[in-house]
Amino acid sequence: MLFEPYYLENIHLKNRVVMPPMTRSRAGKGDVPTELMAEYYAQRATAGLIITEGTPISVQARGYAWTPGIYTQEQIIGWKKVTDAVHEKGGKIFVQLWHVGRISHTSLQENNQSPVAPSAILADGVKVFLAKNGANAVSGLGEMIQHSMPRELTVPEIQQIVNDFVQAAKNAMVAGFDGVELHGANGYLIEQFIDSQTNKRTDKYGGSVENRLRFLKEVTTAVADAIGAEKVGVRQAPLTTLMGATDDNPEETYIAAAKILNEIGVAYIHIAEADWEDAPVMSVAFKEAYRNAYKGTLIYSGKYTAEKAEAALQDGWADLIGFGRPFIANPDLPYRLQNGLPLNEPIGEKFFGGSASGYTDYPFFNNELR
Ligand code: 8OZ
Repeated sequence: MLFEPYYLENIHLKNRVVMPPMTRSRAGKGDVPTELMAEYYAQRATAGLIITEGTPISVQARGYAWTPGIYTQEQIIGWKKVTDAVHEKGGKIFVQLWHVGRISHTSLQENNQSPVAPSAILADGVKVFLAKNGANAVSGLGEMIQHSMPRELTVPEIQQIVNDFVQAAKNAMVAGFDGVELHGANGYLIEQFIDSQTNKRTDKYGGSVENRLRFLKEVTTAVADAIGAEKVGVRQAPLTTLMGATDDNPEETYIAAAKILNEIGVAYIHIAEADWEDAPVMSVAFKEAYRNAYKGTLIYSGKYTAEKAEAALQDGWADLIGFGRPFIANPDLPYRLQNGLPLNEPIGEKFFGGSASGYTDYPFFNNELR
C-alpha cells in the first residue's frame, strides 16, 4: 500500500511516502535558495511528494533567520534550480507558503516595525531563531529570542496579505513547482486567525467559528482561483499547541475548516499530528470525521513508522503519510522502508543553519541508486 503509486488529482506520485515541510535554514543572501538546497531536495526525489520547508511570502511573513523566500526574482530563480533538479530525478514538489504572523521579531521587519497578528497577544516564552550579529547561514551562528509583541492587523492589511499569498503562488508556478501548500498549522498566521486563544477580534475575522475561518477561506479561495484548486494543499494542526496557539473546541473548528476546504476543492489537507515532543493523541473518531467532511486526499505526518503508516492506510483514514526526521537522515527513505533496511539517525544540532554537513552528506544505502 505505502509503495503503491497514487494519483493526487492530476499528478502521478510514485508512492505514498511524503517528505513533509521541514525548516532547515540554509538560504543564501537575500533569502535565495542555493545550489546546495537543490541537491538536498533532489537527493530526496524518490518521495511520492516533497513539500518544501516553510517559505515566507513577503518580508513581513518572515520569522526566522535564513529561511528561503518566494517574493523576489532572485528567490524565484533559486527555486527554479530546486524544482528542475527534483523533476530531473522524476520527483514532485510543492512549496509551503508561510506567513508567521506574530512569531517574528522587529529586527526581521521593514523599518523595525512590530510583527502583525489577528490580535495583539504575545505568546510568552515563544522564541524565534535569529542570526547572531548578522552571521550567514553557513556559519550557523544563531540565537533563540523571544518573539516581539505583535500589533493587530487592519482589514485592508488583511486583504494585502491575501494578495501576497496569491502573488507567492503565482511565483511558485513560475519557479516550476507542481503546487503549493498553505501553512495553516503550527501556530503561524493562518492558525492564529483560526484558534480561539489567539484571535480576540470583534470584527468579521473574529468571534464565531465562521469568522475565525474567514481568513483561511479567503486565502485558499484566492490562491485556488489564481493557480487551480488541484494545485493547492492546506496544512492544519488541530491539536498541537505549537507557538502558543490553541483552540477551545478543536474538533468543531477544524471539521468546519475541512468542510470549507472541501467546497473549495483543494487537492489535499495535510494534518500535522505531532508536536516536537509530546504529541497530543488524535482520536480515530476525529480522523473519520475528517473523511466525512472532506472528500480529497488526506495526508498525515507525525512520528510515523512504516508499520504505523501501513496500518493507517489499511484503516482507511489516511491516503499519504509524511515522514519528517527520517527523511532528513535518509535521502533514500522509501527504498529503505520498502526493503526493511536500517535507518541513519538524524543529527539534531545540524537541523537549522550550517553547511552540507548534516544536510546533504547522509549516506544512501546503495550508492548505485543515488
Ligand atoms: C521548526 C523551526 C522553525 C520553523 C513549523 C515552520 O513548525 C516551522 C518551523 C519548525 O511549521
